[in-house]
Amino acid sequence: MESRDRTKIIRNLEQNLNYKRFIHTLGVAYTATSLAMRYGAEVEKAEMAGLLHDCAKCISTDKMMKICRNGNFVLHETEKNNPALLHSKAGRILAEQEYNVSDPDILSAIEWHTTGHPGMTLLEKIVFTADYIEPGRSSAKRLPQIRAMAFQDLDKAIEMILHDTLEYLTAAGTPIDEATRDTYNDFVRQIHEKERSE
Ligand code: DGI
Ligand code: FE
Ligand code: FE
Repeated sequence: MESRDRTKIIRNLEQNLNYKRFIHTLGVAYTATSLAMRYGAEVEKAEMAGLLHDCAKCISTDKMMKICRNGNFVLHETEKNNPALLHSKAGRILAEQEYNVSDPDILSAIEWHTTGHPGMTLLEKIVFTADYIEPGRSSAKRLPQIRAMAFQDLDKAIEMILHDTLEYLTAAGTPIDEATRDTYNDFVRQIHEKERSE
């Protein structure tokens, strides 16, 4: 990625997002670079995935559905008409088609940043976590503990995030994507296996 591409991407994001979302985006980008430094991931990729993760957040649900259909995403029932779940899928397509990103690691980190999936890559984990802990976030419970954990044990931090997200969605009566539950179970299993082998 040349520096002029980076500048152009940031300028486009500023135009396509509301101000609050743009500031959040910058927060996720630099938090993702910090985590990349801590865990030995590629810093430039982490920054780019952080910058673009919510690139589709400020468009209408109808348009998100269209983008997903045109991008050959088969939407399941929970995803349909649910902007919280559609924006990450639509974001992947926009990143590819409008922001000219071809790197599969960056694209999958955008695609999976809301629900996660079993067997996440390091870059996916970093963007997922940065989204939750960036400095502009304030409302989530256990945020100080999760922020500290993110730099000690990334998998444990993600297990905490998914646990609290599932609890929050259940209390609110919001339909839960299978991927969120499957991801949570995957991290719980991995953490148990690691603890047993220690
Ligand atoms: O886009 P952001 O607000 O920065 O963050 P995000 O992409 O993680 O989206 C957060 C929202 O997505 C939050 O309100 C919780 C919701 N979410 C996460 N997992 C699920 C979900 N919503 C539904 N319906 N089902 C899920 O499994
Ligand atoms: Fe998002
Ligand atoms: Fe976000």
